[in-house]
Amino acid sequence: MIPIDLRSDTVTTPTPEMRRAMASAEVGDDVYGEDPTVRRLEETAAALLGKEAGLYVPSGTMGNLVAVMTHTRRGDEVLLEAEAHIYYYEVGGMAVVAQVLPRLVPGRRGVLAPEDVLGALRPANLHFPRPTLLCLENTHNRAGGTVWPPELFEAVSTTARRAGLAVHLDGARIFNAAVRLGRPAAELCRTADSVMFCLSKGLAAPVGSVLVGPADWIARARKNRKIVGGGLRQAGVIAAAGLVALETMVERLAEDHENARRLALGLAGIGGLLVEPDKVETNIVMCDVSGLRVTAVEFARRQAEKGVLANAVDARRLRYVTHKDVSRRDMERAVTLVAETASETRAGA
Ligand code: TLP
Repeated sequence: MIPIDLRSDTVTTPTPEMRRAMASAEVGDDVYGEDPTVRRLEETAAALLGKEAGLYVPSGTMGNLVAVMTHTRRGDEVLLEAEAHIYYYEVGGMAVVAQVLPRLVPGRRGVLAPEDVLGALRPANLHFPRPTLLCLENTHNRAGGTVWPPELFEAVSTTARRAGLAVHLDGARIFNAAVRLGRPAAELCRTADSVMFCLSKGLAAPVGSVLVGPADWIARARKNRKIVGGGLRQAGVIAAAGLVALETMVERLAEDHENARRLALGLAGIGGLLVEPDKVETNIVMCDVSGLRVTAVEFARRQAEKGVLANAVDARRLRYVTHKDVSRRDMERAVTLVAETASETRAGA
């Protein structure tokens, strides 16, 4: 039986329309700026997010790293929400390559208030590193796909900018936020200086992310992309799928959100699991297994044997992510199989 793969929306495969576009893509050498498909993708992405220019990058990790490199100088301090993907999951690239110092600011479900930013900023002093950048994340991965209230995002980013910091948005799943709120993505990024978003998650393109921002800043980011080996050649072959993703895959994210809600409601009814369906805003469901006699890693292993794949995100929580390659029926089957796993791992079972 084919497993129900809820490890991530990164597991999505390209649509037939994407494969056709890839096969017939017009290409050129993108390092010379001569790939027309890449250029079209960069322009389309920038326009969608309300920024001047775009830069196609192979991954979200590279997009965020190039953004940090371009906004900072060695030794600068970068403020991040404490559970930020850039800090948690990007192998310390900001320290290894950009050589900046992360300063973590605890948020509430991934979201900060202006006072959190002001509280983390120290007056200029000989002893302190220079704070130059604030990184925010929308939707927030480790908080469970939470969406920033747009007014709060504006207030926090405006506060940071008034204090002289640039604001970078890790918008890997910004279109999930836009669809959830029913607002254009550009509106959610207005007060960010730069934004990275992924084509290869819920939008189902096989490869790629785009970094957008002011034209002169993107020109500098292009040099930094070259430093980290991200200067691609006939990349139009993959960028073509990214264009199809933007044209055809955004609105359907609502289905993923609906499936996540259904999954959460089903899981919430299983003894020993703690799931809060009211807190599921997009396509990520967090599930706490503290009520069972196994760790999250062990629970993940046992449910995988039954045919449901999900990742443990810490000792007691699993993350289930919905996407275009799982259906409403898969959600029902997943709930049944997770319930079986839970009944075998409850205290006394
Ligand atoms: N996230 C992946 C894993 O790295 C955890 C996932 O399965 O969710 N920003 C955010 C908010 C992300 O969730 C991710 C990927 C990235 C950046 C990095 O993107 P890639 O995987 O393209 O380097």
